[in-house]
Amino acid sequence: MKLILTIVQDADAGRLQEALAGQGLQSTKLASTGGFLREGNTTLIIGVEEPELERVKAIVQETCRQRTKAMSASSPVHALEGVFTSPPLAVPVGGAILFVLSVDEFLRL
Ligand code: 2BA
Repeated sequence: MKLILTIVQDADAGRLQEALAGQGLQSTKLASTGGFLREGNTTLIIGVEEPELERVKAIVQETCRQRTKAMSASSPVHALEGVFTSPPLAVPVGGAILFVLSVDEFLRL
């Protein structure tokens, strides 16, 4: 069995979970926060048998899009004439980050 930790944007999470459920694949949704942008994102935990792995990857690829987020480059700079701010940086985010782990044991007790 494989455990897929999938980090996606909040905007894609609902569609992804629906698409997985539509194919009989179970998932658990966790609220998470990215360390770089410090913005909310969603982590889905998906446990599947190994032959299903490629199907999950394909569903993630179909449902999660790359977007560009604006990030302020630095704190405002105070100068004699006023306050200057750097233009925001455009940061590409997603489609999705996947970690695929091997599961030693899966129990439902
Ligand atoms: P964040 O850490 O908020 O990162 C958002 C996006 O910022 C990243 O998108 C990447 O394009 C950019 N970025 C991150 N660190 C950067 C850096 N040091 N310099 C320049 N740009 C940087 P994604 O790569 O699509 O990642 C989306 C989210 O997935 C991340 O949100 C983070 O929550 C998670 N993630 C990505 N790689 C990870 C890793 N190796 N371990 C754990 N979580 C990861």
